[in-house]
Amino acid sequence: MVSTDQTPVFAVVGHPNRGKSSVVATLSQNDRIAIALEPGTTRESQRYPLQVDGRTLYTLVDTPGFQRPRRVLEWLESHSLSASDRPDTVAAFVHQHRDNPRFRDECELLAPIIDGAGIIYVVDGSVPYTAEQEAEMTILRWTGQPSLALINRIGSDDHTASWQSALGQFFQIVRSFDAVRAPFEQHLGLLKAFGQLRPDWEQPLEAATGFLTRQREDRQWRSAQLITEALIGMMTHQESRTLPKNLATPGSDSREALEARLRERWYQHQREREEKLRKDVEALYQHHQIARQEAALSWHHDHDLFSEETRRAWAVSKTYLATAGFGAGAVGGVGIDALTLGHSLGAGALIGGLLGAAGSYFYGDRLAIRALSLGSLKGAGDLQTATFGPVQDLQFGYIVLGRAVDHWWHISQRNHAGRDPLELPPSESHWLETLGADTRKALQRALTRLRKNRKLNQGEQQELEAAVQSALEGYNRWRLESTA
Ligand SMILES: Nc1nc2c(ncn2[C@@H]2O[C@H](COP(=O)(O)OP(=O)(O)OP(=O)(O)O)[C@@H](O)[C@H]2O)c(=O)[nH]1
Ligand SMILES: [Mg+2]
Repeated sequence: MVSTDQTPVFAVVGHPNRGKSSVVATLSQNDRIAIALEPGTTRESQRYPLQVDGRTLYTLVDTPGFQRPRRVLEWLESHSLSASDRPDTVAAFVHQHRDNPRFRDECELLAPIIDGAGIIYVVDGSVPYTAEQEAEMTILRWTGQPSLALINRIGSDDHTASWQSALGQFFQIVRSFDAVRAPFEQHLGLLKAFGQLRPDWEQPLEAATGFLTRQREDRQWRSAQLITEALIGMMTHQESRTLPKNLATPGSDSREALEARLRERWYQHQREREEKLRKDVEALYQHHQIARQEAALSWHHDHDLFSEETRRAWAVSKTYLATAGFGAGAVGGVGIDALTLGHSLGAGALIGGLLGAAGSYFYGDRLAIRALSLGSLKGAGDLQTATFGPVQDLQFGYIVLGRAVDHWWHISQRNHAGRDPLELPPSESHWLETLGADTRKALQRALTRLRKNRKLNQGEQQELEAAVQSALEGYNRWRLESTA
């Protein structure tokens, strides 16, 4: 029997290849669970607890699909005397057939339910309902456990309506739930629905939704901190080397070679630092297996900052760059508000026109990085230091920020059943201008300080973190509005 202090356990069951493991992966936030096109991917029942701060909120059990439900039902019917002994009859079936390879999958999937797990029955709503599945639904009903059916659409056809009425006769609650795309709020909705089915689970599942909501807020806040740290590190990064004084004398070939080498290392560092940020954010959201397709921050130093090629390579839009270039500050008295709110002139044309000017006039057409400088090393007369960097362009910071925010959003929205590569293509619209003036000013202030190679004090760093956090929220809002 199940004691009341146990955390809720759900067995996710159904026909082979209907998305059971996908539902388990999403609800247990575990992207390491095997999901595949071939039926029979899951062969054994496996428990996946969802833990927050070391505390298990609930456990999902992934199970193999039904193989011989009609045979099992025949056995049950011939061994049951009345409705009151049905749960015991199912238990007796599992007990007697445990070592019978013919019923291996049925025993695997029924065992956790007999041990007290609630039932989550998964069907594919993109194929029409057939009576074929009635045997397995009947078996599940015989267990007497609380049950919920999920209509998970794997393909694009929609046969939800026919499923709905059939499932309604076997299961207490029927919901549509796309394991790959269901937003977070729907995950919580499912947990709450289950709380209605079993009184002693109501409180733990209520608590679980509270923990998950807080975890989500914490993750967003922590992401803002991670992005801030990376931004500071990348904006202020310098490559330095100590070398003998007789090398790299000004004007010599070796000086150029040294600069080229340090420049290459500088870029390499930036790529690695950005990759570390990506991994850190993914780990924060428990995504460990993502195949990410993002252009590396690998521009050539003579790339035009505003060329189509660079824009593609960096996966940022033209307008984003234009806005970034002007930030919240004024350029010759023309602030971004004037740019975007100037409706008498088409804002797009204005931005487009100023873009070229900004590229060549205000910033030069290259990413400016402080050139090689040589300095003597104190107390070591025959040694000198060579320093390359930091970056001089503010856009660099906005590009790092824009890419990071875009990546964060995709990760924060991604369900753990997702197996498609994460593609981060350039988005044509931009969101920077939707941020409040305070946030834009705070970003601009911090990036300007960093460009001047000033270390941020604690208060300034916190201000930047708060601005990045607002940027995450602004981006999220912008996404929601542009898909609505
Ligand atoms: N588009 C889409 N595909 C899904 C969804 N759920 C599952 N799939 C796909 O359907 C296939 C089967 O998914 P699984 O989760 O492995 O199914 P299963 O029921 O665990 O399969 P077995 O373990 O073999 O019984 C995989 O290719 C999934 O990517 C969904 O919600 N949307
Ligand atoms: Mg499976």
